[in-house]
Amino acid sequence: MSKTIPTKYQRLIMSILICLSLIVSPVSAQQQGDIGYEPTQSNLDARTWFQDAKFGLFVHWGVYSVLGKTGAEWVMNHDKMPISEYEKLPPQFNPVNFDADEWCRMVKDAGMKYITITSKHHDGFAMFDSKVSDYDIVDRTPYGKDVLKMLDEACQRHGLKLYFYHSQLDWHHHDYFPRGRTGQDYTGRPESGNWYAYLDYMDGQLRELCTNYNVSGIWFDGMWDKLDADWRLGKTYKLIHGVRSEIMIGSNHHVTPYPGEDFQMFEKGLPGKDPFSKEGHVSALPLETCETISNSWGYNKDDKNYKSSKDLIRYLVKAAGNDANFLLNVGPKPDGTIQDEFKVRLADMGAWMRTNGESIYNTRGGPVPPQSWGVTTHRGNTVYLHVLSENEKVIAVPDLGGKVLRARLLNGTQVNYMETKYGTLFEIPEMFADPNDTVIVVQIDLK
Ligand code: H79
Repeated sequence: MSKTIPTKYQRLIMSILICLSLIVSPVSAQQQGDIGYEPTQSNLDARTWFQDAKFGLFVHWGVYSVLGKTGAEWVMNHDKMPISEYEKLPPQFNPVNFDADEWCRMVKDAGMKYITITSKHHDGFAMFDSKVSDYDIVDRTPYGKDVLKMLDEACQRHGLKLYFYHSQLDWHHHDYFPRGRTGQDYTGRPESGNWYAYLDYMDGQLRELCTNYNVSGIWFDGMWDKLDADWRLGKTYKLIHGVRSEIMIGSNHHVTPYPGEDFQMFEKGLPGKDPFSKEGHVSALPLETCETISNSWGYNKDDKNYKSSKDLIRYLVKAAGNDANFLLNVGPKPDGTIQDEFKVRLADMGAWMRTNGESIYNTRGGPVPPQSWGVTTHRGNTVYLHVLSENEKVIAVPDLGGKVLRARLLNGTQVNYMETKYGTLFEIPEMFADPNDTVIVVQIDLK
């Protein structure tokens, strides 16, 4: 086949386009991710499923749970433990009471639809059977079993989706060099290393995770450790989407999503209101916010600072009103069980979701932006007003996008309303006010 030679005019246009892309691009080309990424239909369907699901369990589980102390999954960095010291933890990790089916039953009972679990945290220890390393649960612990595989199989049985949290930052691998903000000299690694060999290693583990498990997405974290490094994101993201295009990629780098990413997450805060990212970074991708029940992510036996069930329910509602999923974390104990304080709160949330879930699942945030009295969600011509401020007698709702046809509570009780030039006023039936969230269901005439 003969190649067509570009005309002088075409070459000029091409040069202008290249120059423009260099001016417009805020970061180096290497960092840009999968340039020209077009999600497939199955990827878009996976995003829709994700947005409809609304509620998931985050699990931070690793050999750090053996210590279960301040720092939790960060204990290695917190206590400045050399690798030689930290490597004494895996031989003590023996979660004989781990029951994947029990975890799944707890998750379903909480009204959650998916689990996101640590395949590797910053400590570099793989919680699955990796062939590109022996620093993993099968090779280094007396337990010797792949807990991710066991959980994957249970998720399949229970109709739950599984996502893996995978740390790009690694305090154990010698080729994670030059070092970033954390995991410095105390680890005892040589002051040399081959960065691209590390990325090959990471890609190797990601290929294992995507190929050997029914994984629905990869939740990256730790890129912030050296944000300006050449992470070869494009290559890594193509590798993942190349295994199965519907695998969703997200990265907790705290900056605007890069091409190739399929969802955006926020840590310990609603989208754009979290302590890490600057406002204005909220993208059009599906959103998720994650939060802990106590203070720490990984197991910390001294952390008794539990949020109440009510606070957690309200967080879920606010997330939905801000068009985001809620990923609520537990840090299991080293024996594989989950502490009662967490289980009680998950059960409470599940009970609330059984009567109020209609106003959360399969909805999107809005149409009214968050108000002083609460938030709104909607599905088709049904709008749910979530009244979060207590002792409210009447709320004023600005433009609902159409004439109000009917208003009721989820238990069927009629709600009185009046359309005024300031918006619609709704009267809260005092008798049925829910201190967690009083939900008013409004039918709108969208014509
Ligand atoms: O996995 C959980 C935590 O272990 C992890 N992300 C959640 C989901 C996490 N990593 N870091 N943090 C939580 C908070 C620590 C932030 C700091 Fe920094 C790292 C402070 C200084 C270095 C990142 C980079 C924030 C500011 C600069």
